[in-house]
Amino acid sequence: MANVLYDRLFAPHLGRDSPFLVSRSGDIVSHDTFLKLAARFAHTLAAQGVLPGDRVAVQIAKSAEALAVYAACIQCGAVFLPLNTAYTPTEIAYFVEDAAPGLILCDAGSHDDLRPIAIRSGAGLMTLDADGTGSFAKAASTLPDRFATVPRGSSDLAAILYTSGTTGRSKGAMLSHDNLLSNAQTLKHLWEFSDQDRLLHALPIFHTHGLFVATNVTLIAGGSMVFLPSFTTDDVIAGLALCTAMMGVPTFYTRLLDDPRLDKALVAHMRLFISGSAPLLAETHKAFEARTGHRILERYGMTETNMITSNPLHGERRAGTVGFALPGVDLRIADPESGAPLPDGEIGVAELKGPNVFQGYWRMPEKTRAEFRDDGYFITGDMAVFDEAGYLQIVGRARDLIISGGYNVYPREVELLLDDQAGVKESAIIGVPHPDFGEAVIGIIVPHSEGAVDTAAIMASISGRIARFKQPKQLFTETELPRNTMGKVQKNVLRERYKTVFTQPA
Ligand code: MLC
Ligand code: AMP
Repeated sequence: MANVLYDRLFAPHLGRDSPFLVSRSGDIVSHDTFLKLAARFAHTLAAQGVLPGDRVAVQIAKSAEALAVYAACIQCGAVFLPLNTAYTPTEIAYFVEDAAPGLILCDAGSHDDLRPIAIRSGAGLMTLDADGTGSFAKAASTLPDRFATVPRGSSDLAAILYTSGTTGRSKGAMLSHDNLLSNAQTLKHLWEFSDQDRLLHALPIFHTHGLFVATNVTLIAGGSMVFLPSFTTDDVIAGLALCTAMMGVPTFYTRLLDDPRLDKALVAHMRLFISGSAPLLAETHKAFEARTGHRILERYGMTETNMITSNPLHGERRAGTVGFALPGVDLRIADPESGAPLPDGEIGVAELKGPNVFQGYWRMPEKTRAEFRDDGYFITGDMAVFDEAGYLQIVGRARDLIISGGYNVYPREVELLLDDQAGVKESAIIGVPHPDFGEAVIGIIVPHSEGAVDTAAIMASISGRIARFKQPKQLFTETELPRNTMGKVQKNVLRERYKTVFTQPA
């Protein structure tokens, strides 16, 4: 049996001296060098006792080496489990307990914090730093650069990506070899990626966007990437000169538009700009076209499904829409309660079937069942409508989700923490418009008695518990929360009340 993903994404590039990763300073890692590194890492994983199907949890800075760990996991049949570098040890403890990985890889700086977590779960713990050093790299350095690829079938797991849950508990979305391969193949064809393409990669590699959409599409096309450690406007402006395409969250585009160096001449040679992970405002789409002559191609996806829809490469890219269902994806708009399909033009929840739809949530069969209809459609939780030309518009979310700069925040997780703080009777977390992050998190606190809460102390107290991007950018106090007749907090009322906190001119 073959290894479905390795054979199509990686193996064709063995022996190719062509550039794969280009660093900020111009260093080049060829396809072959990358695959040799990955093979040494695969030997290291096997030497650590990682067996096919075992999870490898990875919380390390973005680097060529970090990406090679992904390739190594696929080659040795392990399940790659990347974790946001912003997560605190308290958050990591949950993922490790839930996923029971055989090995955890972390930066040297977090080794001591993660040690007790690894010991408790019986996982190995090794380090791999952004500069390519660490105990994992050291162990790999003497091992062979060829590895006998472990066979894996279409439905075997390639990765688990955690996505926040409505109850505050994250769920591990299980993605199979074919989930990832089918989506990469579809996107390569649709967006016409080739070995002539060089992608500007400034996204993190622990989420679907940077890991699967960007990296897998580049790999399957045999192209290369300018691989930046993170987004900075200076690096991206410098990197654009070397690239043919860019993928980013809307914040990338608004930050570029804020810089006068973005003009037609800078991007005249570019083939394609793609946006996703959060709504791209129609005004950003239009401003980008006016400034550069390029119409951004917006697409829509989810951790559980990879990409679902895309605007066309050829033909009209409609601002404020996410385009059409990808080939092979069966997309419908349904009544959120009953699941009955709705006629075009009516708003409902987007539901889909297709080879891209995940295998379920790790060890959560009930939660998995709850997200699927009886006829097999996955319920995205996004409210959407087809416009008169068949383009999908995302109009809202059935789920109580905030998307800040492309990162998801579930209010419940933050509210539970706030409610535990001294003097807090109850709290509400909402997302409000933000010029940089699209939406930003704020908290409204009801104290037990008037003036009895110290918001600075509360912020300090939660700061070590949850990742920075989930923490409220501001806390407000109210004597009570608005509720409907059923007693449910009316977040829409709060969102209206606080909607200009970040957008009001000073
Ligand atoms: C950083 N901060 C954020 C934040 N990112 N706060 C809210 N939301 C975010 N997204 C915090 C920092 O910790 C810092 O806090 C302060 O905000 C300012 O930081 P910054 O330096 O300006 O931010 P930066 O490091 O530049 O990061 C912004 C960003 C980054 C937009 C470049 O968040 C990013 O790369 N986002 C992409 C996320 C992504 O890849 N999503 C894809 C999910 S996959 P302080 O106060 O400590 O200074 C998916 C499926 C699909 O959704 O369809 O693709
Ligand atoms: P995640 O759980 O991180 O995979 O986030 C997926 C969610 O991001 C989707 O359910 C949507 O709500 C949102 N999303 C992704 N792409 C877009 C887009 N182009 N426009 C609007 N929302 C998007």
